[in-house]
Amino acid sequence: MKFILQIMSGFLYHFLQFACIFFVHINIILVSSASSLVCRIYRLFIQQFNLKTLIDSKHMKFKKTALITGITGQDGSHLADFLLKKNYKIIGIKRRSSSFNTERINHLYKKDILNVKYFPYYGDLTDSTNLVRIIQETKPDEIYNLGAQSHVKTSFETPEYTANVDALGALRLLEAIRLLKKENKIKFYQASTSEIFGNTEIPQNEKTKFNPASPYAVSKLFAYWSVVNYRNAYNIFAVNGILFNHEGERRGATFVTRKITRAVADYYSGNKKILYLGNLNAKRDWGSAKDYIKTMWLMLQKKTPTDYVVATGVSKTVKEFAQEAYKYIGIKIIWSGKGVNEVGIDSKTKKILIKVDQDYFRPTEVNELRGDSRKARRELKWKPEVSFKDLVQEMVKKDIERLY
Ligand code: NAP
Ligand code: G4F
Repeated sequence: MKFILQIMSGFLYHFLQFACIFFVHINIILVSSASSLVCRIYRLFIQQFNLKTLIDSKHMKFKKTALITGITGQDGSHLADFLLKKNYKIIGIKRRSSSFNTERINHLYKKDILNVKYFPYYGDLTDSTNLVRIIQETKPDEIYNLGAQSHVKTSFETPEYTANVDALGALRLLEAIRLLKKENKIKFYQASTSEIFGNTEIPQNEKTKFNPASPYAVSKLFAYWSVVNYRNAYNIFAVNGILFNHEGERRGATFVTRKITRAVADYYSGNKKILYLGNLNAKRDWGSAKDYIKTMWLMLQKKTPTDYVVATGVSKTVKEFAQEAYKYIGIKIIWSGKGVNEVGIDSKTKKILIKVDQDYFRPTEVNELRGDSRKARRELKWKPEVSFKDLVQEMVKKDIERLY
């Protein structure tokens, strides 16, 4: 009897153990399949209704939505920072690239910003289907078209591509607004440029005759007239910001200002190479990118759309820029020779620091750009805050800091 009882209790013990394990497993399976089902429904819901945007918008109470093309560039990155401070939701169009092109906006790829306030989309100004889809999906209040092949010298090597992006890109966006019947809903900013003036009277304002002198300038002039035409023909709130050269620590390294400030920083850190430049006598009206960004937004806040020149009103030569930059590291540059044989010399050591390389000359050059921005100062209540000297010094300082 005792033996039978022992067998039965042993059996009962193993049965209960097995039952426990069985029920625990069943529970795990049930719980995990239920939660995976919930996840799947949630994901489907998000995909179906673009819920990511809806949820965030609902919680965030944005003032407006801005779509920025060229967000990875100098101006796009500053504009995104500026508009985020104004509580905008930012939609940024960035190109697919085999290497990182988000260096200037890395700070937007953070937990509380990415897909909360800043929403990146892959896109290209040469692809109208993708532009239409992004606008349709994101419903922007304002579009800032800053994307461009923006290098004047390069535009002589890639004229067709430059026209495709800089001229037709703007047209594609304007047509997208029309196609989606958003003429009364979306305000459009076009990044126009002082390059459209070319060699003409000085200073240049909104009434100055255009005389573009590069494929870049010709393309930007097409975009300029497209904006004017769509404004008149379809009543779209579209404006051209005719901005003169503006620079800063985020300026592309192949534009002359940043090329100089990087070379000066290199020299200071011990890498004592000669700096090769092109036309030393070209004059530009250099302002600060951070200063100029504000005007883009201000233009879109006006009651009626109109075009504005944005400039400091002071022009300096490439030589003067270089002199000011070397001055920051205690070097006084003196110039000697003429034309392609002109050199910049350290007045103390008599060493040559700057030489001319004809490779940097352009087939057609714009000799002087100097803007008359009285209209912007009057109507936008704007004025430049950063002087030429402070701009150059700030750029050299930042480039030196980057090396240490
Ligand atoms: P930038 O630094 O050269 O930036 C250009 C931006 O456009 C980059 O984000 C670039 O993307 C993007 N881009 C180039 N090709 C594109 C394409 N096919 N599709 C979509 N995006 C494309 O220029 P920026 O100095 O910021 O200037 C901004 C705008 O103002 C430009 O339109 C420029 O022409 C105009 N502008 C500039 C100045 C100035 O002094 N800075 C003065 C007057 C007008 P990646 O990063 O992938 O290259
Ligand atoms: O710095 P840059 O290449 O700027 P550029 O051609 O004035 O164009 C910039 O400003 C325009 C606004 O006016 C924008 F629309 C455009 O997108 C871009 O941002 O050249 C400035 C001047 C030119 O006269 C050039 O010939 O500097 C002269 N330069 C002399 N040596 C040089 C160099 N330019 C470059 N890039 N590199 C040189 O070594």
